[in-house]
Amino acid sequence: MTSRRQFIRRTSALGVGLLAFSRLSKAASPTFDGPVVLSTWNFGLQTNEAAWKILAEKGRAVDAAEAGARLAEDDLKSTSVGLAGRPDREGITTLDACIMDEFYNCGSVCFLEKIKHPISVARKVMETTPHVMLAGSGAQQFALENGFELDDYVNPESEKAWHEWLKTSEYKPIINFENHDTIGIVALDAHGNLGGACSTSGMAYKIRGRVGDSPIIGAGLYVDNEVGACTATGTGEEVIRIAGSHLVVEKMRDGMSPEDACRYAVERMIRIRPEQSKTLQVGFIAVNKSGEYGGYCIQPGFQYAVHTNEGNVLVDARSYY
Ligand code: SD4
Repeated sequence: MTSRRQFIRRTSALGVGLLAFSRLSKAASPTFDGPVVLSTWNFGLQTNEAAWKILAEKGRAVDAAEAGARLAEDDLKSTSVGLAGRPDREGITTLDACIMDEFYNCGSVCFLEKIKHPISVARKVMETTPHVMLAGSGAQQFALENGFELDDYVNPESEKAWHEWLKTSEYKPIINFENHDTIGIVALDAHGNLGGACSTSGMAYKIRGRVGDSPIIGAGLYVDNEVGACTATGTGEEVIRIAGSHLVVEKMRDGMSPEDACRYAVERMIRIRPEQSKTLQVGFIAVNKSGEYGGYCIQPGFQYAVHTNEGNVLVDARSYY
C-alpha cells in the first residue's frame, strides 16, 4: 500500500533531479491528516501548485481540481491539453473534459472546439443544467451562452506536426508522449471531501468526432465521496472498455489500497486484450478518503505529481511491464 509517506522515488518540485528514497509507512490503519492532490504526468507539478493554493486555504477539492485543470488548459505550448493540443486528422483540435464533486454532481463536455477552458464549461453543465454531458456544437453554443468566448488560437507547432503526420497518415498513439498528456486531477480537501477533474485534446490525429475516456464519468474520472477518487490517462478506448476509474473506486470500496486498485484495473485490461496492451499506455491515479494514494500503469514511464503538507513531488508509477 502506498501512502503519502511511502514513495518509491521522487523529484523535487523544482526538478532538481531524481532522488531515490523510501520511508517507513505510517500507522497501519491510516487516518486522514490533511489535504492531498494528485495530477497526471510531470506537468502535474504545476497543476498541483494551482490546486494547492485552494486546498491550503481549506477550499473545496472540486475547486482545486478545476483550478489545476485551468492552468494546464492555459498553457498554449501544451500539445495534449487545451487549444494548443494536437488536432484530429482533419487538422481541427477538439476538446474533452469532465468534473465531479463530493455530492456526485458531475458535468462534462466533449468534441468541443475553440473554447479555452472546457473544464469550466463542464462545471457550468454540472451546476446549471439538468444534464451531465454536452457535445460538439451544442456544447459550444452552451459555452457562448454562458459567457465563454470563441478562441481561434492554433498552435503552430501542432499544425506543423499534423502536416508531417499527413505524409503517412498512420494512426499510432505514442506511448508517454512528451511525458505530459491528459491532465487528470483528484483531490482530498481539508474537510475530508473529494473532487476531481480531467481535461484533454484527446488522441492526436483521431478520426473526426472521436471522443475518448476523459469526458466520460466512470471512465476518465470518478469520484465517490464515501470511498475515493480516480482518474485515467492513456488510450481512452481501453479505459472506456473497462469503465476504468469507476472500477478503481469500486475496488477501493472493497478494501484495496489505491495502488492495488489501479493495478487491478490495469491487469483487467491486459487480461482481456493481451496483445493490444503490449503497445498501449494507460495510467491510473487514485486517492482514498484517508488520503492514501497510488498509481499504476501498463508501460514504464508514467509519472504523477502528489502535493501534501509535506511538499509537491513527482512519482514514478509502478508498471505492469
Ligand atoms: C484520450 N485519454 O482521449 C485520452 C488521451 C490521453 O494519454 O490521456 N493520452 O483517450
